Amino acid sequence: MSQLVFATSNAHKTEEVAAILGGDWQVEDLRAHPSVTLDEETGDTFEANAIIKAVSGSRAVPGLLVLADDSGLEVDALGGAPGVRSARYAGDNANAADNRAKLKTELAKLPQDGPFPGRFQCCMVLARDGVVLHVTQSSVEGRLLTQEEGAGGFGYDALFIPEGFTETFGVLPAETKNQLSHRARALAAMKEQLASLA
Ligand code: ITT
Repeated sequence: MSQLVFATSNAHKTEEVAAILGGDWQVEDLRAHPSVTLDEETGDTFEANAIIKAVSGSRAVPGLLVLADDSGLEVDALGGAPGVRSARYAGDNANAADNRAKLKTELAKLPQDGPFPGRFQCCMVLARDGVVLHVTQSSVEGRLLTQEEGAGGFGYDALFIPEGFTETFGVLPAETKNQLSHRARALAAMKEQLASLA
């Protein structure tokens, strides 16, 4: 099994990436590397922030392959918000429930009725020893509800219905999300590179 350090503190992301990659990879996130601190996400794009996490994370674990994921939700009627600020939409110390509440409040202020077109974006960066090896970005289009449906997934999942479906990521099985999500697609585009480095 090949070892991959996933430079994230979000255990939900780790669970998804481990399930998508399958048994060939041993995926360890920062829980297994508690001494690693990542540089602050000061970028204004998903790519810039994913590079910050991958480069700073890989410098801290010499010789190991490091993957980073920067992701978020874009709502067209909100001018692309929450975007790169998805994790901090309701404030710097906001949790996922706070961020969903803020999104529902902002959607309720809009003159038109929902559901509202939007997408999840994910940029993935692979690095080793502070050097970027590969960058991929992908998205999944969908619609945002103004009421939560389902308790599965994380973050904004209970408000997001992916294109081609009638239920949110909070209702759909994890297997379905992991076949078509922004994260699944960004990782699929990374698979050849990962295989060559395994
Ligand atoms: P790390 O930076 O440690 O990886 P994070 O959760 O802070 O963890 P981001 O900075 O990439 O990650 O912020 C992404 C936010 O976007 C995340 O907290 C969710 O609110 C949202 N998000 C991203 N992917 C999502 C998904 O698959 N389902 C629901 N919400 C998602």
